[in-house]
Amino acid sequence: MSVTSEIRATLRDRAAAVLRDNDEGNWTKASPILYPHQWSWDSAFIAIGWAHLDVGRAMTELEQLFTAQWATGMVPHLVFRADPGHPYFPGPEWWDISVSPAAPAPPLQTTGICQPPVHALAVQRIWQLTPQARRPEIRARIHALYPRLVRWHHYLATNRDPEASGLVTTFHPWEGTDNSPRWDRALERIKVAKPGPYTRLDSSEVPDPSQRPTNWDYDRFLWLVEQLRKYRYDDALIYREYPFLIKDVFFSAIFVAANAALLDVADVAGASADDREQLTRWLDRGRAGLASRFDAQSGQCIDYDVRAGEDIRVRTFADFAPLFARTADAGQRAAQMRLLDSEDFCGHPRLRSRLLPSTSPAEPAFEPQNYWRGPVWPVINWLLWQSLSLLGYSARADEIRRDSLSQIAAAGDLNEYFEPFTGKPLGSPQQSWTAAVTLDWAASDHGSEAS
Ligand code: 9WN
Repeated sequence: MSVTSEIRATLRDRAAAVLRDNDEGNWTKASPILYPHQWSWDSAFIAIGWAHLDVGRAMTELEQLFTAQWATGMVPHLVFRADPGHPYFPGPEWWDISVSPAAPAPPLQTTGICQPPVHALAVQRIWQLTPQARRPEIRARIHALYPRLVRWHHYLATNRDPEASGLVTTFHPWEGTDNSPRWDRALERIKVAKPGPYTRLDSSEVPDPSQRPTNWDYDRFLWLVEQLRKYRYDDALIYREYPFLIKDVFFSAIFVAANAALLDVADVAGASADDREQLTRWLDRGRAGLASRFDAQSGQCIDYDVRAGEDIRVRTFADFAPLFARTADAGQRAAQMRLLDSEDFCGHPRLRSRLLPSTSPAEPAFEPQNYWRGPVWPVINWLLWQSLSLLGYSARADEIRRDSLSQIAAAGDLNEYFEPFTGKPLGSPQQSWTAAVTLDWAASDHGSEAS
């Protein structure tokens, strides 16, 4: 399907309207009803979207998020904002971060876990989009935020990687891709999984609850939060006692790209030699960590369940961690590109277009409508598009951009995710991060109008 300049202009207007409607002044709701607070990696994507409308507003989004940074350096996965207009569950009572001395002081309320560190990519993109006249202001703001970004990365490189393996350990499915089949075995191993009584709100807020995680998932998600709270969100204690620890190759890949991005803006930020040296160390270590999880035969990069001591072999978008990390290894790149367009992924004959589905249609756990178990997520395809562009696969990258824009244009409502065979829009409409990547794609025309 072609994406004419007219369609692009309409999409730009619609996407800008979504960000403006979800704007709360200095932070942006992830979506108007289902997610009425400030989410961490959503905010980073959202900042990229804002950068196309107002680079100052883009910086404000990140600055606000970082006011909720924990003393450990962790940037929490969700900042509860006052009076969001809609209830959200689980709210601050369930998390009760007051048990941790590292949590921010009230009235700030957050969760006690984190999400992939897309923030540095946002800063890099904001700077690229900053017009000459605003450079002094934005430079000063990047300069002020930079030490917080380095502390956030320091947290991931230490508390979340005590083995110094170059791989980040995630503590909860909500640290990115909630009901991905990547977590199924680890969740199945959890025997005592009845949390305290609760009422879900999310399943009544999407038109079809089968697009959301099941109650079985929610029991385990909530029970795990109870355990984290019991350990007072103390990372060392969690590492010793807690049942869900995963070396997550996708999260780790974003961390690699984010370290490279911080180095890229180091001069703008006036980074110290120490910071540059640390960032380079984390970057190299992350690349080596991912290489150690790469299976040359299948072309996949493989998560590792620390508690069970086993590989997680499920075909999902996370297999492409080396691409997301923009690997410099030509052999890995070639194997990944073959896998990407094989029948297991984008070459599957039933797919509507060659966009990356969250789970391979050839995987037994695949469900085309269910959240991270099959649907196409625009933000994941944006990350892939960026990587492929930077790695020089510009024709393939451009195809992802065009197909994503036409899918979003056909559906009309800037949805959270899409059915991979039909392109049917799913999940929450007016999703801010979908609007944000739409703005970025619509502005990134490499001269190819259509095809
Ligand atoms: C729980 C906000 C968030 C995204 C996550 C996505 C989803 C929340 C939920 O929505 O998770 O954090 O309630 O399902 O999985 O990646 O940040 O858009």
